[in-house]
Amino acid sequence: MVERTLAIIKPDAVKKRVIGPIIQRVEEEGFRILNIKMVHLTKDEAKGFYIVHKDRPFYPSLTDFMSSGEAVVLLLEGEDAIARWREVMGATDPAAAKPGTVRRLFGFSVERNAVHGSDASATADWEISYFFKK
Ligand code: DAT
Ligand code: MG
Repeated sequence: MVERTLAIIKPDAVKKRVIGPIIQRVEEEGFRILNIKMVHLTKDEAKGFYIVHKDRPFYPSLTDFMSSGEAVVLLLEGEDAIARWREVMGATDPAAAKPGTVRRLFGFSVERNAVHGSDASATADWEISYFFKK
């Protein structure tokens, strides 16, 4: 099924100057980029985006990190885009991610893991509307 998903190139990857290789990978993997923008989230915007994790111990640190610099937000479309982008990203912890995945290549730690991807159809719709108004 053709789906849409939200990807984010996180502030660690932007600081490392790997926006280019990550976007190249997105295109090589066959995703269409329907929309793209650079953002610098406020702390409140980062908290809103990660509201599902509000009771987790890493929430304060995660939202500090996500609001620490520029990020690039992408609206992707493709066949099974949600699961496929998560496969290309790799596991949350870059050290545990498969060789060749974006997180393994460019992630630094479980928190600073280079990229985001929606995890299900309903969350994809919600996350897309968080950044891209119709
Ligand atoms: P994912 O980004 O793979 O969907 P998630 O939804 O469980 O992972 O968590 C969202 C983000 O929160 C994740 O990309 C990085 C951070 N995070 C998750 N688990 C963490 C942990 N144990 N320590 C620090 N940060 C964590
Ligand atoms: Mg998640």
